[in-house]
Amino acid sequence: MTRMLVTGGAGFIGSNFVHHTVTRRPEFEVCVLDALTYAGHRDNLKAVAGDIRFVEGDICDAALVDRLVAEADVVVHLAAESHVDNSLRDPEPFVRSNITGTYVLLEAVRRHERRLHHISTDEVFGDLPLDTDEKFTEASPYNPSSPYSATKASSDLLVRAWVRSFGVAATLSNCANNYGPYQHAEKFIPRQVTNVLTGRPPKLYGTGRNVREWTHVEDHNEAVHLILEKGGIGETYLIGSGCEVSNKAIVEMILELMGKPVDRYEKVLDRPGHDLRYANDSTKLRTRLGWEPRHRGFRSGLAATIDWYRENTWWWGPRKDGIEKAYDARGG
Ligand code: NAD
Ligand code: TDX
Repeated sequence: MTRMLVTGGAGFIGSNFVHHTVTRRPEFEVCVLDALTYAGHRDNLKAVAGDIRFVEGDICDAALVDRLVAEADVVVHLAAESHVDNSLRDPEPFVRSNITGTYVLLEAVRRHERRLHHISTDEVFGDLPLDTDEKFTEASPYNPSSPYSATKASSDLLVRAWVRSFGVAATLSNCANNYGPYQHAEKFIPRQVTNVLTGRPPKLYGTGRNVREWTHVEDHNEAVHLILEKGGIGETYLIGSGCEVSNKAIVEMILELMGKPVDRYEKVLDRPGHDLRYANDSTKLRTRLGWEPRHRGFRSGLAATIDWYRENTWWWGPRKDGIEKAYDARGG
């Protein structure tokens, strides 16, 4: 058995990663370390609770992290503050968890000579112009726009430096926007779906022309396992499905799939510094490691995600009003 420590395993991608690992990769014995911030929930791991060890704790707690890293063979690092809008309201927890937390983890990984995979985002590269074919590559310069992406960029640079200066055995991946079950209702797709389900209009920032590349969370997690298995130490891999869609088109698709008129949405205040477009060139991951996204049809993946939120109101319902109150304070 390979002992795997998963930080942030009670969040959206982390809990899907743990489900994936427990059901499809029985060679791993999983321990989750998660602080259970507003974004992490024990409920997310209910179905696999008997198959994993769960430790509630902070990645900035050096003594705890040292002990858990010592007990693991491999560490998959997802714990982070993850929402751009929150980072615009209060950057402090982002600096703490994303930068200091990654530093604490790196030092433990260095001391105990463990393998690390660091999960990051394409937002570290800034944005791309609309209406072009340009894509980010592993060689793109770092140019983050928001406090969130600046702290993720910092964490990537720390990992790269620990690889080069201290010989830490780490890999990195930068994925595009994820969607799927257990995504917090503060994020774009779940917010709009749960708005419709609670009789609210979807809320589009600015013109809605901004484009994101949407990758199903299962495809992201499969890529992470491939990198753990076959990735080159010190290497970075970009992950992206190739499926680029504008925010306006997504809102219209959600309304249509949910049987509502496609113009029944509201335009609200734009996000300051709003990145225009993200798109990843994932040729390296595809050609060297053989990754291919399995969820190719965005429309069918979106329809399945809508069904998940419709069937799991117990999961998001109790938090919905609070989320919308916070959005009202920012202007929608
Ligand atoms: P999330 O907010 O849903 O989950 C984050 C988890 O980390 C939560 O369970 C939270 O409790 C935990 N956490 C936060 N601070 C912590 C701390 N100090 N100590 C321990 N646990 C802590 O986020 P997500 O969307 O699942 O993102 C996971 C990772 O993937 C992040 O590193 C994010 O930057 C990256 N990422 C996300 C996306 C996306 O589209 N969601 C895309 C690319 C990369
Ligand atoms: O209500 C909304 N209306 C709206 O138009 C919300 C919440 C968002 N948006 C827009 C902003 C973005 O252009 O939708 C797009 C997606 O927004 P988010 O879900 O906040 O995602 P984004 O800012 O693109 O960042 C996401 O992808 C990269 C994740 O939250 C990050 O953790 C990840 O690193």
